Amino acid sequence: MHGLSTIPRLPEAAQTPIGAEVYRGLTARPKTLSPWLFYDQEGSRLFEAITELPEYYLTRTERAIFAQNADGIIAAASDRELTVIELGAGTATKTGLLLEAAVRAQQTVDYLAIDVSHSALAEAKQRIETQIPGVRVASRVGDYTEGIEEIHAAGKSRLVLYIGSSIGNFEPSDAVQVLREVRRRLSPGDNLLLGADRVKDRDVLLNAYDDQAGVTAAFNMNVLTRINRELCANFNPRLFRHRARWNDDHSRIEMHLESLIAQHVVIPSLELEVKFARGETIHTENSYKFNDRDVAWMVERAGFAITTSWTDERQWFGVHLATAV
Ligand code: AVJ
Repeated sequence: MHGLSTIPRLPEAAQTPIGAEVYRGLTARPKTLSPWLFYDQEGSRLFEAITELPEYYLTRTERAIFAQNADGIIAAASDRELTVIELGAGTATKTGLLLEAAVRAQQTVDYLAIDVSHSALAEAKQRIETQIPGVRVASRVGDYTEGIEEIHAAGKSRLVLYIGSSIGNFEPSDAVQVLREVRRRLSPGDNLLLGADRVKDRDVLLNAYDDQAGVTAAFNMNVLTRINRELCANFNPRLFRHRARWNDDHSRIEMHLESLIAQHVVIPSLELEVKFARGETIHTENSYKFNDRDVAWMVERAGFAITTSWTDERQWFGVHLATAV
């Protein structure tokens, strides 16, 4: 007779979303962590600070495109009444320009904001409701897949906003998959507004992800602090450094956390010990940069056709309206 049979099972923490992701990513070769882990309360605050950095041109450039073209974008999106749904809304600071244009066109507009960050959504709802009368704001906490489910109930002619180059976090095949999920919830004639950062000078790109003030470094490092707090790990952030790299083959900026020494990190709640060689990295983010051709390929494979694209004078950022076919 054997003793009591032991049913092998993962520790409880490994069954939470963060536990599962950290377990997967830190046992993978090479080590990776998904960028959604950035966005705890501190990470969301740091991201907001990034959007105001001189080097981080993305947010202000996309905002300038909206400021110049909001009425045109809304007019192109539908001749019927619009419901606006935003994926990865964050604090939705740029969205206001589009919502104001929608209110000019149709007096009132329903706006559904979806994001993983509860605190960011609360701020968005509060600000938009007080600053733009005529907008009825609903919000949902969820990741992209969960969020997309909500589109079903949203009604009328739908305009899905997926702006800020959030799509750039996905590998191209996953990006197509995400857009297909969106498309599946839409009817022909509904629209997608996609913001996608464009390929440009390498140093401009690198500086945007490795700023002088070190805010992006703090944003990247915050993942370790979050894992320490939520999974009782013992990462020493001083023993890692932020790295940004341009990967020309894949047309993407990569962010990594590089171990400065050979070391072990213990994550008791996952019953995991993670070994790092000196110079080994955790790959924490991809930020793809697109040519118009790449964008067209991506949206077409997902069942959309681009109807209009807008850019800035330097052609640094692209805003694309795509109709569900
Ligand atoms: C929010 C995914 C668009 O890739 O530029 C900013 C996140 N990472 N600085 C980006 C980010 C480092 C950002 N996105």
